[in-house]
Amino acid sequence: MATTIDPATAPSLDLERIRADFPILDREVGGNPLTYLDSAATSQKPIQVMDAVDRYYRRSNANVHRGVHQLGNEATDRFEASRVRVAGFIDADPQGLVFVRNTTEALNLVAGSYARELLQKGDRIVLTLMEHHSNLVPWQLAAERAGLQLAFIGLTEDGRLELSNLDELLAPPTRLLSLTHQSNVLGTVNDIAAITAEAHRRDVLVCLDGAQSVPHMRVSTRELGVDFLAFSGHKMCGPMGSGALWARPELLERMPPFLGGGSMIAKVELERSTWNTVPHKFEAGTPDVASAVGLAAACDYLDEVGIERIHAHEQGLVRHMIDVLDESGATVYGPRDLAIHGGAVSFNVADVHPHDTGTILDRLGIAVRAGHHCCQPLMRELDVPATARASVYLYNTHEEIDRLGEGIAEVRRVFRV
Ligand code: 7TS
Repeated sequence: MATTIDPATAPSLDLERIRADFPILDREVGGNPLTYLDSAATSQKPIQVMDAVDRYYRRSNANVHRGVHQLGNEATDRFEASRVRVAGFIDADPQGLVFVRNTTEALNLVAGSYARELLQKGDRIVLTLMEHHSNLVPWQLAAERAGLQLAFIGLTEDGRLELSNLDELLAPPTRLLSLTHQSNVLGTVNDIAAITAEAHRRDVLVCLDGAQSVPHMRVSTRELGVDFLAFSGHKMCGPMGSGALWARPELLERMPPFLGGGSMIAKVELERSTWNTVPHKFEAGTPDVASAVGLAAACDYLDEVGIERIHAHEQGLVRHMIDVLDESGATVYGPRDLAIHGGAVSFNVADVHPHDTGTILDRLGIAVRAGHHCCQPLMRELDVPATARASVYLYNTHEEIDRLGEGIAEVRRVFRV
């Protein structure tokens, strides 16, 4: 479950110190202090991460896995040490950790290699109605190419997964379940350990979209028992273009390559080739070494602050945010139970279009996201065209949530609602 620490009793974060690590938070927007409430889209970056990337380029930059020279060896060591560090962050075997650009690429890898190539015509993949497009479209593509079926777990009124028919959905011919750990729209945190246990009882593999969970709570592949875990480094204080897929190494062994080219091969002949060992079989071409190094530095940073304390801090912020939104008369979507609520909250202000809400808030320096959040099927399920969404991270304060409340009052004034 999501909650391990009660926010009321958890040691609080030293926000002044944390905020000093994020230079961008000193910015003004339109003459107002920046209130950044869009970390679910991407997080801001601390100097520790920027310094790690900078140091890599200043001191150790060279191509990896091919040099005989000192810099090539240093870069390779840094890259491979980053793999071990990032795998440690999710309590996983580093041999299963493939560096990719983001969650989207990770999920495309699983869909394009595992589902498209190893599943049989007529097999079924189960998804849910709260998935981001990046956990829908790759499976649609694989299903079309390989003749697979898709089925969907529905939602309850309060934005949780409707699991009453899970057993039926996991029955043959289902082979794989891919779902999000935390909804980027509703904030719902799904009980992955329990769902995975059910799936495995049926010999169904589980692919977890950890884009919104790995940055915010302790995620252990061993405790959750999942078979694949996709996540984005850029949402967890890491560089843009950093991310990873973790898969059980024995699955990576069985999966055919996703991209072909340099580094992923053992022996190349004119007509055929053999593959490198895993995970290298899935890292074709020159990798983004600096981003991997930066992502490892982000893991160090988050562990130093303490991911459990970050989670508790966010829960305090979300509790306050829901109170503020309720008081402002906004419609709040998603569960009310904080134990299953992560740091993203979607809302609408009367019938004001969320883009207008976002624009007024932006004038006050408040950055929220407005739109369908890459979840068009979920918007249809909620029967809204779009929502506004505020999302928090370790650097946000209760005062910023108060500012959001004042911003919504301004939206009401402007639109007379
Ligand atoms: N899965 C979830 C649950 C997400 O929230 C996102 C990005 C992705 C996958 C894709 O991540 P990417 O790094 O590959 O882009 N979500 C959002 C969002 O909510 N606003 O901007 C991006």
